Amino acid sequence: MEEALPHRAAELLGDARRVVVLTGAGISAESGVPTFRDDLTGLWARFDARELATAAAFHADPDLVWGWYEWRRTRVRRAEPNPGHLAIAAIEARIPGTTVITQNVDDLHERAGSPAPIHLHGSLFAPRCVAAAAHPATIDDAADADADAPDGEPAQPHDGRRIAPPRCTSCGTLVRPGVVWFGEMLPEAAFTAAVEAAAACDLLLAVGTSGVVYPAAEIPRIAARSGAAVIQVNPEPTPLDRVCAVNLRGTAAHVLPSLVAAAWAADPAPRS
Ligand code: BJW
Repeated sequence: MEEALPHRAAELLGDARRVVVLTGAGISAESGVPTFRDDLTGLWARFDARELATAAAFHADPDLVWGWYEWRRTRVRRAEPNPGHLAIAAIEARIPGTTVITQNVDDLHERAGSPAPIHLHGSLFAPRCVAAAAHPATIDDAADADADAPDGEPAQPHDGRRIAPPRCTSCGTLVRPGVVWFGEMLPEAAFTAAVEAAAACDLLLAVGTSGVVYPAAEIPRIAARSGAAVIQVNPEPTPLDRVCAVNLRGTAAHVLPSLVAAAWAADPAPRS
């Protein structure tokens, strides 16, 4: 069933007691962080994000892939949470039984005030070495991969900026981004907590995800099978449409604040 915003959606959110919010790259798009479906720009225009974000790409050319992740860290450090992230933090403040699950490797939920989002695909800010018993590594927070090569002024035309990854100070192996690439297992504790929250919620909001990358794409389906209503916020149709009670076709920064305002219009006091 499909509706424009927001009567049914507002009613579902207004009545919910246990909410799960599952986010994907689309929630951060309006903060200037590109999704995996957007064309890369500037220095990276000749690469495909979906091909760079792989273990095979890192092993074939670590400097290229590390350089891309350094560039992304810089973009994220410079980005700010948008009204979509803030609306999700407002839902958490209002409904204590809310769990935020994100596929994103940025920290924009945390900076919007979400206390403990579950990161299914790791973090840009937690690199580790490639050893089987991986050691966490530190990165230079002050480093700015873009400093002398701003967007639109490529240092080397048509080429990404290559940066050699550091070596682990404990075992000497290469340091890699602390993210989950295709073919790699999701962090077990995070995935278990996400599945449990989805199975126990009465409302799941799926925001800005293409719904094609598994096992994260299973989470709204688990919620629906367990009897929860699923609301999707996405400007485009996705394979999740059919499990949703309401599909809100719009952007996260536009739709989520209206949804929150409509849900509590009649009852502005937070629940105890
Ligand atoms: C807006 C918007 C706005 C735009 N507002 N919305 C079952 C079936 C088939 C395959 C598999 C399966 N189970 C496992 C697999 C294999 C594989 C997989 O899913 N493949 C599919 C592609 C077919 N999965 C895995 O390999 C996973 N591991 C695993 O399953 O381990 C077990 C295993 C091991 C060994 C062998 C087999 C199994 C790991 C998946 C890891 C995904 N990693 C990445 C990179 C992370 C690091 C990094 O960031 O660099 O995670 S890939 C990329 O996709 C990233 C994202 O988190 C993830 C999901 O993408 P997301 O967030 O949905 O973004 P987009 O860009 O795809 O879509 C954006 C959406 O936003 C769009 O819909 C827009 O319309 C919308 N949008 N602007 C709201 N303003």
